[in-house]
Amino acid sequence: MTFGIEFVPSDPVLKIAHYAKLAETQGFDNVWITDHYNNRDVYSTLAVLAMNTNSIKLGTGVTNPYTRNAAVTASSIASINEISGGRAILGLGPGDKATFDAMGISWDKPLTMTKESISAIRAFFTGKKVNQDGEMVKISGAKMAFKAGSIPIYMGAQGPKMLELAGEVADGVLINASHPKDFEVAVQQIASGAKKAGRDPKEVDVAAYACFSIDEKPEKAVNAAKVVVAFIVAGSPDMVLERHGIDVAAKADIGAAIAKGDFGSLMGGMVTTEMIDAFSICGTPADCKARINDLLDIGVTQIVAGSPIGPDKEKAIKLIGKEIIGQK
Ligand code: F42
Repeated sequence: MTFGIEFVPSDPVLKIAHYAKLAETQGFDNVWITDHYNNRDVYSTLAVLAMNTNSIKLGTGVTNPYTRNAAVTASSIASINEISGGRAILGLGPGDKATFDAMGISWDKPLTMTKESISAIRAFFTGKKVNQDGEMVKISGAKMAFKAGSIPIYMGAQGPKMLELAGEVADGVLINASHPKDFEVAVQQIASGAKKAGRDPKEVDVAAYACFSIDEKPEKAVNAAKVVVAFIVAGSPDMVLERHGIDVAAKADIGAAIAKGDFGSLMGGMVTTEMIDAFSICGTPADCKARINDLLDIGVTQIVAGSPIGPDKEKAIKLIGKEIIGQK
């Protein structure tokens, strides 16, 4: 098992560098930085992290193929790989329609776009001239002018076809989920894609990119997770809610509370214990460890502690280091 941590650069980059260094000293293997246009830039953040850490791997978690051309992404992540002495990982996913609508970018064929971008980016990594006449990605003789090195490519994926594609082409997959029930399904879909491509499913690092909240006091951990879980419920397909026995009608109520900024209602009971259980790894170190063991049994190979990590981020990183990573 490897352990990763996610940071959202809604915080200043130097603050994230401080947390990333702390995570490295606590034994984390990977740091993943999210990419949304309205936060700090993912590659600037990773460059600063590269200069402030020594061994932790540095990934985009995840960037997308719509706001940056495949050649630009190849150059950006190769720069991070060079600055960090070979520690870069490219995490790529198609992003979401609402964001691109707001930016005036049409979000066509997300699966095809992801697949063709991975193929083009891998071709750029070879240093050779790239010619690709895809449906979504067309490259005519572009070529990198410096060595990229060997950079793994992970996909951000949840849907059945995307998970299958990850099994076919990716080195790893970052799955936004926290519960064994979701991974039972996902692991099968990844394996079926891998088999289709003649690969051993074990070649694919299966990461639980989870809402994580740890504290010695369980109620504090739960309270810190509530708002993140509310957003997950509001954005989940009905099928996923039904899989966890959650009333689909609650999704609209929670969505409305989020839209109104009514966080009091979310904190005061709208986000139920069942929702916390379905959509987060949450509680005391022992609670988190038990959930992690269940995930590992099903085939998850990397745990990524995502937002909020805990009511006190610094304390949470140290708790994970001491009570979970240190006990591996
Ligand atoms: N998105 C961001 O924008 N920034 C982030 O930092 C970020 C982090 C992140 C971390 C983990 C993670 O799992 C996801 C993350 N995401 C982030 C979201 C990510 O970018 C993707 O939006 C998300 O993972 C994709 O969700 P999905 O796997 O459900 O895929 C969508 C596109 C989907 O509909 N998939 C379908 C499926 O079954 O898998 C397939 C759809 C399909 O086949 N489409 C065809 C095609 O070619 O695209 C077209 C079909 C037609 O009829 O036209």
